[in-house]
Amino acid sequence: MSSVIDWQRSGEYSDIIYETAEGIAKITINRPERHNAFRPQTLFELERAFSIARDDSDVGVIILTGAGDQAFCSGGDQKIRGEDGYMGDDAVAKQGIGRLNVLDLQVQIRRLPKPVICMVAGWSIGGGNVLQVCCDLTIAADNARFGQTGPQVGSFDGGYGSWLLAETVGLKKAREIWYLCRQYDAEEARQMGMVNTVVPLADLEKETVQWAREMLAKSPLALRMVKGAINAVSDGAAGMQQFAGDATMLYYMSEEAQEGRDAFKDKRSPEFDKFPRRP
Ligand code: S0N
Repeated sequence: MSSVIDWQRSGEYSDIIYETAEGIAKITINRPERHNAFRPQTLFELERAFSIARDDSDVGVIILTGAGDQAFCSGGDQKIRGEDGYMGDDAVAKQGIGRLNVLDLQVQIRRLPKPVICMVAGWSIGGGNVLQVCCDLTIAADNARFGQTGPQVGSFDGGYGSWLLAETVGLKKAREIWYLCRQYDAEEARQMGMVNTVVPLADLEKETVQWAREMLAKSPLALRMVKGAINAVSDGAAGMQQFAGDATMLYYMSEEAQEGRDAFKDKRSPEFDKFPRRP
């Protein structure tokens, strides 16, 4: 894959790479020797990188991908899976307590008010495929392969991995994916609605950057509200809480809301009657 954009790397990470260019942040899971399986450290770093990208007002679109062309991500690192979760190197692990911290990352991707594109070359498997499903859009190379392995390796994701997948591909197909643990090629994934488009591997980054550029030319607030609205339907009260918070943010930006603030600061009655009671 040739680079089509002048990525600038920043931050100190062991398991990921964080790069930005032209309003796009690219976050790469960098454990190719394990098909980019994640361990607790990977997830801590991903959470940090997504948080930086969220707070960076120069960034409008985020790309999540994996290092190399063999895998986007193969899910939780089964080689460090302990009795009750994944074992890190930190104080929690030293007490013999495992983690399931990919769930926090899934929520973070859903809640982040900027579009997240998953760029998939090679394997998108297990918890890696759940991350792919959580992203707003997915661009796949023609060598991509998708699937869930949970019932084969003794795990399952009953959260977004099940019902968001079902919302994406339909109930019957989601059951097939989980019950049979088959693998699907990129074109099959596109036909079932799990992938937006499939391109030759050599064009993967070029195509993904093109999609990002098209979104960067759109209204950031409109994109934020559309993402929030789409996710609110499946995230229930938590989704509505975020959407309502966005409505409050927009209200704060109005003269009407600012009149209330100013009146309080000026120790006078607010003059709300100058604002229309909209039909
Ligand atoms: C992807 C597969 C099919 C590729 O097969 P291929 O091409 O034959 O390559 P391999 O030789 O198998 O792999 C190359 C090297 O990479 C290592 N490796 C691959 N995947 C993993 C992995 N997930 N963990 C650790 N190592 C991995 C291989 O071992 C090999 O290295 P060497 O030669 O040195 O051994 C094939 O690799 C495959 O099937 N991989 C496993 C896929 C899998 O089962 N993933 C885990 C599924 N479960 C989860 O992801 C957990 C879900 C989860 O995270 C979660 C869900 C809900 C709530 C909480 C959680 C949570 O756990 O946090």
